[in-house]
Amino acid sequence: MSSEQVKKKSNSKSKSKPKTKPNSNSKSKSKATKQKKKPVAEKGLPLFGEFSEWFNQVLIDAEIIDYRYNLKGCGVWLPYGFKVRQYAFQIIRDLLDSTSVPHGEMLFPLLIPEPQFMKEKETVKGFEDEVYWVKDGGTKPLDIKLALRPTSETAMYPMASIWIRSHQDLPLKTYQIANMFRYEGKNTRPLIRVREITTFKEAHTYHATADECEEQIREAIECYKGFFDALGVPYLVTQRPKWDTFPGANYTIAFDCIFPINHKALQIGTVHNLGQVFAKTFDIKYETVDGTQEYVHQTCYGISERAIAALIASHGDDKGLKIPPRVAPIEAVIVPILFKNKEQIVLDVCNSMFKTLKEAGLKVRLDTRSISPGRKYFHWELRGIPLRIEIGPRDVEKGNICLVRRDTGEKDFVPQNEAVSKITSLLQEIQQSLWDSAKENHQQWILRTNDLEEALEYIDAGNGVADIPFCGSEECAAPIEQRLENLKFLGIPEEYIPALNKSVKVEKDIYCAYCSKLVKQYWRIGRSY
Ligand code: P5A
Repeated sequence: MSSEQVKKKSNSKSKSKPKTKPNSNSKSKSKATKQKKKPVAEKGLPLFGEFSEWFNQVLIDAEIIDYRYNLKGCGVWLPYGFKVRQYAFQIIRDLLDSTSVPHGEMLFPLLIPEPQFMKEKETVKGFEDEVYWVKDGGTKPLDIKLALRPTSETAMYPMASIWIRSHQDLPLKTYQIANMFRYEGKNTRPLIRVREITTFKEAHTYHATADECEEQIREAIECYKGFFDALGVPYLVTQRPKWDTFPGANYTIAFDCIFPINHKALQIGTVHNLGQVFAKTFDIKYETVDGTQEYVHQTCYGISERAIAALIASHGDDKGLKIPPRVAPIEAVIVPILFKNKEQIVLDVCNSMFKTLKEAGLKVRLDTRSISPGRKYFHWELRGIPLRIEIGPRDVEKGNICLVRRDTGEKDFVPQNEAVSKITSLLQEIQQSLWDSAKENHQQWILRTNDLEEALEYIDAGNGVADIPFCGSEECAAPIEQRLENLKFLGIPEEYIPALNKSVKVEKDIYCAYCSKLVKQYWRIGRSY
């Protein structure tokens, strides 16, 4: 793997070291005094408008992930980022565990023997440039090469053919959350395009009939909608063109989000109808009620840490992250405002407030570090903690606390004995308002037009994605995709997807933007990552 060793230690803007340490000591106090006017977070972070730089830097500064590991496409989850990841992926766990027939969580081996991997020809073709191979065991060459899984169909399906015997074993719904390896050729980017995908949630389901398989596609789409809704990440659902379908699948439905500022699309999840292709390759059969043998019908669907990239991008600003309360490692941070001779009375109230909120089940933190309150504000704002609770001597006298929202900056003074109910409802409000404002933005980044040139200008200016009338042929798509760098046919928007609609929407009097044939649908195009 020597070719992947990165020569430069840091990624583009990340020359600076993480500047904030979890446990600052008195040394940082003297620094704090010096830097009072220009706190670290404000000074170090590029403006949100410089989106790529902002994104790369905020990951390090807010202690999400550190990509200065000495291997391209690999990074280190830091404790704060790890928690966000944990809360986020618990949501998908809960959703999959609670479907009417629950999905069972499993964990498969990372290594796949070559003959097993090579069995499914489409998968081989689709992934041949991306597979890492293990060729030696210690000092001896292995008899059989081993693939590091780029996805687990070929690891899982031989086992499914052992487990599934009769119609009573169906449907079988499984998933795992594990790391995958893809030797990505294109530019790698933190969280967005990595070579070790650390958090790949892949679900695999097995059904008796094609209809049940279609039903499963709809269930999977609902699960993913629930997941992205909870993260406050707006999305577009499209059926990918034939030429961009997952290797071996009948069709692929994808979730994309549009990033702010550059308005590029990022694929944040996919749902595939695999039909019986893999069942035939791996001999996954069941005995029907009538005693005949039939191949199963299959689906699979996946998401990854790209969901965290989308979460970060959907809610950032010049100060840093805005983490929705549901996935925030800390929902509210208490900052004591200390004045000489009044320290203890303030700290007593802070401690008892901390205890009350914790006992009420809130994710709360009391910041008693000996640095200025201003530095603490910047520290927690950068990390996107939804609520700050300020308590000073005057608040203690009045029996109040001061609540400051990260999303709007609004301040509110609340009686101490109403803290739990007020904070609980404010957190719900913040969750909703982050979602609403992200969605409102997102909707403004889609243009529908019958004029190809207008669509291309819109996309080229970085305004968003565009829907154009289109015939669906690859011959017409190819020359359009060449008109702009990274331009891609995302596919057919949700309202036209047969699998998702009882009656599919049909447009009248529109003509393919390339060949002028009469067509029934708009297709979505846009620049993508
Ligand atoms: C579905 C699960 C699959 O691999 N097999 C099992 C199917 N589909 S996929 O579209 O190829 O990948 C699923 C999602 O994973 C994310 N993803 C990545 N994230 C970060 N870095 C990568 N290199 C990477 N490759 C894929 C995408 O969100 C994709 O939709």
